[in-house]
Amino acid sequence: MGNSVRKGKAVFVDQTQVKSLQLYKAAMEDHCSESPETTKCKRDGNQDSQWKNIEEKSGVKRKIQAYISTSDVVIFSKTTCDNCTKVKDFFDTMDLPYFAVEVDQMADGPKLEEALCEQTMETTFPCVFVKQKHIGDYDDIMKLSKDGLFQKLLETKEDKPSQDAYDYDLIVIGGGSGGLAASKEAAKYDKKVLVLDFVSPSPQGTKWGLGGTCVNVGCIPKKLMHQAALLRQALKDSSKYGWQVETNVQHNWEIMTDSIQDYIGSLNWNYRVSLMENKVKYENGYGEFVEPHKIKSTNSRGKVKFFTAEKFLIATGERPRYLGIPGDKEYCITSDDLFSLPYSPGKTLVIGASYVALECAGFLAGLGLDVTVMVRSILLRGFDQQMANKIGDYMEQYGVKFLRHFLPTKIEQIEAGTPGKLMVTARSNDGTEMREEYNTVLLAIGRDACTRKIGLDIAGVKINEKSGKIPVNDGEQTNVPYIYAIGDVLEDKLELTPVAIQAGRLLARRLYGHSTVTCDYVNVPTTVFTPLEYGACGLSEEKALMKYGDANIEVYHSFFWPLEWTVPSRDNNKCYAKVICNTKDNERVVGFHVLAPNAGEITQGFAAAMKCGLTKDQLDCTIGIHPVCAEIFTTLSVTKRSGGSILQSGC
Ligand code: FAD
Ligand code: NA7
Repeated sequence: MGNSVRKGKAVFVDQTQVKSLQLYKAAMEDHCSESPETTKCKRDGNQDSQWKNIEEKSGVKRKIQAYISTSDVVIFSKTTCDNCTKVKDFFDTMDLPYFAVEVDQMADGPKLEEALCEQTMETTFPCVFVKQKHIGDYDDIMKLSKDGLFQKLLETKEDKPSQDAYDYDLIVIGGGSGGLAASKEAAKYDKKVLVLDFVSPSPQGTKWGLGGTCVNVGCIPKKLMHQAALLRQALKDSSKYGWQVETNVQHNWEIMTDSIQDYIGSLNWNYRVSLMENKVKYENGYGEFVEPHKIKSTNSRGKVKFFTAEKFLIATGERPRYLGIPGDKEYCITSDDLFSLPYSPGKTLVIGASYVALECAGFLAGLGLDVTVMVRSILLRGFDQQMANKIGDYMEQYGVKFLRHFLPTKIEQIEAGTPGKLMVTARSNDGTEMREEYNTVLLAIGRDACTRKIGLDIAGVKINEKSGKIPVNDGEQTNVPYIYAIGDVLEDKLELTPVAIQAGRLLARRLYGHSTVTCDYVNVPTTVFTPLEYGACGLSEEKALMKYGDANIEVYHSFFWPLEWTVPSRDNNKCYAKVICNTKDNERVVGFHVLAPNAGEITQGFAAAMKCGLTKDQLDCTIGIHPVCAEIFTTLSVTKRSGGSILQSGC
């Protein structure tokens, strides 16, 4: 657990402290020729322990300094101390914002307490700082208040630099979907903006250019590979339409990846140009807080620069998670590596059942590869389970194998190569062990927020210690008022590119354009690009039932047969449409689900209708477009409750 912050207001670091810290660092740098954080210089054992002591003490002192410069009033407190509660109540009654650091809840609490005693020459708690000056404990605060001096203290002129003293108005850490959108929007208001973007190579050494996950290792290459797989199906269908295609058609993985990577390269370039055109400064460096308003940027050659800003935006996204079993980092790849893999992965095991796992498994199988998905529990946790299972059934029908209720325990290399051969050992829920050989193992078991190594503790930004995600208020503001966060790093928000972009743009408009519009995270449409695409908006059936109760939910549904599939005579009664309505609210549509070709194209329009409060009656009054898949939503008449037949025999 970290500090608990009740209310807060940003102030600035005591310049004398900064100076002494810089002098300390300079001395160390002279000694080691690199910065103390990165260098292992030669010292004897005795010097080593002294060094460790100095480093530890300096770290804790730096942390204290960071805390006391976070707000006008900072209270170092203990959750078990009565006077600490009383002093917080006092500030609450006075309606004065403060920053409370609960020392007994922190892992390094004892060290912090020791350093605090050294600094203040006091041993009692609470330990209150006002305007970065040590005031004392509860009795001292009460005395000041009684003498009428407390308010005066708060009103004293702050010894802080003017806004012009900062290098930038806004520093954005992370040049992905959200960060780029926010930075360009902020620059439109004549603000001085810096974007830092840096890609730490994957354990397999894969790196990429500016633009973040979506462009380089997410939405874009994934959809293009999905398209490559759909073309194989189109080739098969084409014979019934009269195309006489050679029967022995081959796919070339290298040509596909080269073409896709060339396109991505052009997007990377466009992003750089667009930053320049918008007068946003770009640094290809890894950003981390070293002081509350100061960032250190380190480039790939280890060159360090420092930048200060009035406000900060954290948009560092996520990276794939690893299993933590023998051989995973050495031999497995993730989606970070797959899209630029220079050779066909061959027989592939996909571990995980997230949308990333199923999409990758889907297109790899569509390209003709032997693919198995290892599933720990259910498919597509968080999505409508009826739809998830239909996706699984369809994939199985098209040759994807599913190993259910298995967990991998070990990955060994049998043979190096491109691809090589790997032996996977896994254990099922009932203890059965299996061993199987694959050419490639792709991990898709979730993603971790990039928040743990960017000095958020120094800036006082609170994260969810378990998930690493950043909690924010409705305005994407963290607990530190001048630091904001958007995109995949956010707690309890959807991890999608358009969400990050929308949140980033609206935030910049609120910060600099007098706007009050906040990002609406409700009814966000999404699509899973599995071989049979799945579009969804609003609630899953499970969530709707939980929220409104069975009696208040009516589910309308139907299978349908896309006209284009009738001639090749394939896959009847696989495409499926479902709307979930709240009968207590005029049969308002609270969930929209479709399994169909081009499901995303269908879902987008209905999502706009849902934003306008779409009801079942309005759907029924809408005239369909014939003959398209989406028209099914204008003719849904069978409810799940009725148990009526929904099978289709023709279009
Ligand atoms: P990102 O785009 O991840 O950008 C963060 C950037 O910050 C990265 O460039 C990172 O390297 C950089 N960075 C991290 N730490 C630092 C640091 N300390 N200093 C400097 N730079 C740093 N979404 C959709 O909407 N549709 C899809 O079809 C879709 N498909 C996906 C498929 C896959 C395989 C994956 C993995 C994701 C997919 N997503 C999709 C999700 C989408 O990519 C993300 O939601 C989106 O990219 C989030 O944007 P962001 O700005 O939060 O982070
Ligand atoms: P998710 O949605 O977090 O899913 C992770 C998947 O990986 C899920 O199927 C998990 O199974 C599985 N998993 C997790 N850990 C393991 C281990 N150790 N072994 C085997 N399988 C494992 O992943 P994404 O990052 O792709 O999706 C992020 C968001 O995108 C998500 O919130 C959605 O809203 C969309 P489980 O179901 O937990 O048994």
